[in-house]
Amino acid sequence: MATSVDNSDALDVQPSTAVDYQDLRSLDVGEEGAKHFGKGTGCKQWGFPSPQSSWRRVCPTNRLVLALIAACGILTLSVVVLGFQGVQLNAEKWGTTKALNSFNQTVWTGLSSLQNKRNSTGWRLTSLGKLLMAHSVKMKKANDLFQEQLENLQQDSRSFSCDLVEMRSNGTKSGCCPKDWQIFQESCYWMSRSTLSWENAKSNCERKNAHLVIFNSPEEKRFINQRKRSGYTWIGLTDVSGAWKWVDGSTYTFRKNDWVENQPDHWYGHGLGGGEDCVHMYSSGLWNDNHCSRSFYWICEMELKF
Ligand code: MBG
Ligand code: CA
Repeated sequence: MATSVDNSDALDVQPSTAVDYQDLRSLDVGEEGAKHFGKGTGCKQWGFPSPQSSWRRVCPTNRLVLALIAACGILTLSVVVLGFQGVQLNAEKWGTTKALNSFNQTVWTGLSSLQNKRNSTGWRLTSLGKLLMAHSVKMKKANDLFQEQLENLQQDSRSFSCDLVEMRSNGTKSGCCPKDWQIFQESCYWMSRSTLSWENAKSNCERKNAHLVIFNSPEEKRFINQRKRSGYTWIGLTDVSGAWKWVDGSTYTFRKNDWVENQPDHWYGHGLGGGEDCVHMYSSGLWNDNHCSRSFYWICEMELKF
């Protein structure tokens, strides 16, 4: 075959190279080898090691140096790689920090905006609450006034109808108050224009088939307070027996709100003898105990007859 190559021909072409190779192989063993490759501890001579065992033939000290050089190389390479990675990481860290800062800023702005909105909403709610409260107070006042005027109208209407009956029949109709008496619910009231002691006022009412006024409800108190004269006015309450009682013998349940501050005090400082056992109203409608001999206005009450 034209493609086959004869080895002997090849050796023939380069005889000197083959001889050299043989010579080098013969140097592998024996004293000659030691001469070339530094066998023993000297290790000063350098030769040309065979390709197969060159590393083994390098003297250990040199091997150590080579290993150290290689290690240094690897270390340097590692340092370079790690440095490069460090730079990359730093860049990433810087980017992340920047992103985080930006995110923080966004969150902070959002929170501030929310806080502002909350404050503003809270403020508006408070204002609305105040407005609502003011309106509700106004509504309540208007309602009270309306109720009061309605009651007045009802009383006036009843009085008018009673007056009409009295004029026509010349007598008192059942369910009507006598002339000059004011009607409220189931009672008639008469207000004095002069003043008397508590005992004399009591007797005056009894002579009219009535009694000093007794309060049974807040509505009744309100009605009387709106119509009574200004000035001290006796009512039908006394503790002359030792306990607070109405003139019809019923017990008065103490309510601090009925009284002027620090009253009743059974004051003895007046020098009239004894303390204070009879109750009168101030112009405000609040009560005080006073010496029964004092001369005040009074109010009689009579239950309606049907
Ligand atoms: C008076 C009362 C009297 C007595 C006195 C005591 C200023 O009011 O009318 O009853 O309580 O105070 O200081
Ligand atoms: Ca008093």
